[in-house]
Amino acid sequence: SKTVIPVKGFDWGRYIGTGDINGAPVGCFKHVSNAQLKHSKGLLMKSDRNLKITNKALLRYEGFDGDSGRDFWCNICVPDIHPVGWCAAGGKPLVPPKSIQHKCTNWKAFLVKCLTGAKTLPIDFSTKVQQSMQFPFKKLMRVEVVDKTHLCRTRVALVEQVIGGRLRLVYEECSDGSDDFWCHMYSPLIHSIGWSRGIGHRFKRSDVSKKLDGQVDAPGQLFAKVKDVDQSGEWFKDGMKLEAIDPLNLSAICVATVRKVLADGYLMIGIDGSEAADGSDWFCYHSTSPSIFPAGFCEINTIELTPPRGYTKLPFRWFDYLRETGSVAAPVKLFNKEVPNHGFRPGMKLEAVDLMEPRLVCVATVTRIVHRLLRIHFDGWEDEYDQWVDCESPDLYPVGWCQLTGYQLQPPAVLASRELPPSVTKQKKKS
Ligand code: MLZ
Repeated sequence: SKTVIPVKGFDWGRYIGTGDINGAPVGCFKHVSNAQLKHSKGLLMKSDRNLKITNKALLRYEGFDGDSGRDFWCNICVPDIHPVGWCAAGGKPLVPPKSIQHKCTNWKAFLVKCLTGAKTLPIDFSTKVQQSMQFPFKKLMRVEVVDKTHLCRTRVALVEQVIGGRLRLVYEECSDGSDDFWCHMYSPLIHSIGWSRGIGHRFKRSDVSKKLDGQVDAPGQLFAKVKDVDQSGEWFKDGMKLEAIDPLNLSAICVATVRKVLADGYLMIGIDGSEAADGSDWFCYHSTSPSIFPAGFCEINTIELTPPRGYTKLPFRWFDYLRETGSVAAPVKLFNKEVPNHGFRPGMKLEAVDLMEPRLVCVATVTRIVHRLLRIHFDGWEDEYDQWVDCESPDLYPVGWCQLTGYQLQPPAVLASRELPPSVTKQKKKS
C-alpha cells in the first residue's frame, strides 16, 4: 500500500537490529538542522521498542494491538507521513490495512476511539522538515575552494548541486563538469571569492574574465566563521614543529612544520619527510583548527605518531628530533584546547563522509575518542581507511540523514560486495 515507505537499499533498522548498538544522538550534530528530528522523539511510538535511531521509528498500524509481526521501520520525516487529523482535514478516507479489515465491523468508531486526543506529530511537521532542507547556497554561486590536486592553493568553483547542505562544486575552467569536489557548506575548505588574496594564500588564477549568466559570488556571510585570533603577541613562526592530521591520510597524525604564517590566523603546514620541494602539498589550517596539535599530543594520548618519512631513529622522540633539526616546537598555548561536551561515545553508529573521496557518505562507527577528536571507522573496511575527525565536523551525520536528504548512503563494504556479482566486487585498495 502507498503508506508503507519501502526502505531502498541499505536498511539501518535491520543493520542495527535489536542489540545494544546505538546511533549517535541527533544532538551530537550541531550542523544538521534537525528541529524536526528532535521534535519527533518520543512521539508516534505505539511500540514496545522505543525510537532507537534518530528519525527512524518502528511503526505498527492501529488494529494490530499486541501483534508485532507486521511492525516496520520508517523514516518519519518523509512526505508520506502525516499527523493524525490529516486525512479528516483533506477529506481522505482513513482505513486499516486489508489484512485486518475483517477484525472489526466499525472501523470508523474504532479509529475515532483510539485517535481522539492521541499524541501526534506537530501540525506544521512537514513544513518544518521542508524548511530545514532549504540552504542558502544555490546553484551557480562562485566560491574559492582548495584545489584537490594541489592542496597548497585554492581555485574558483561553482556550486552545481546542493543536497542536505552538501555542495557539489565544479572547478571553473573545467568545461565538462567532471572535475568536481564535494564538501559541506560549513567546510573549512571553502571560502568567499577574494579570501585567498586577502590572507596571502596561493591561488590558481582563472582566465575567466566575465561571469556567465546567472553566476554570482556567494555572499561572505554564508561561510563558516573562524575565531578571531591575536597574532600580535607570541605567535606561530615559520619552521615551528607540531603534530597534524595528514590531509592526504586522515588516519595518521604526523610530525609537521609551520611553513608559512598567513593573515587572519591561517597557517600553511607541511608534513615532515614527505613534502614536495615546491611546497605544493602544504596545506592550510587555521590556528584554531582541531586538526593540529602541540608536539607531544600523541604520546600523552597514546596515539601512534607518524614519524617523518625516512626518519630512521625509531622510536621517534621529539626531544631528539628538535635538537637534530635545530627547531622549536610551536608553543602549547597557541593551540585550541577547547573540548565541547559533544556526547559521542565509542561504538556509536553514524553516517560519515569518506574525506578521501568526499562524494561518499558511509556507514561508520566511532571507535575512539580523544578529547574532541573522534576516530571514525568505516564499517566493513580495513582500519587503514579510518579517519581522525573533529567532533564538530560538518562531515558527520546522524543515522537516517542520507535517507532524509536523498543522499546516497554507502553501505558497509561486506554487505556491498555480497550484493554485487564477483566481477564487480569492490577492490579494497585505496584510490
Ligand atoms: N577508492 C576506493 C574507495 C574506498 C571507499 C572507502 N570508503 C570507506 C575503492 O576504489 O574501492
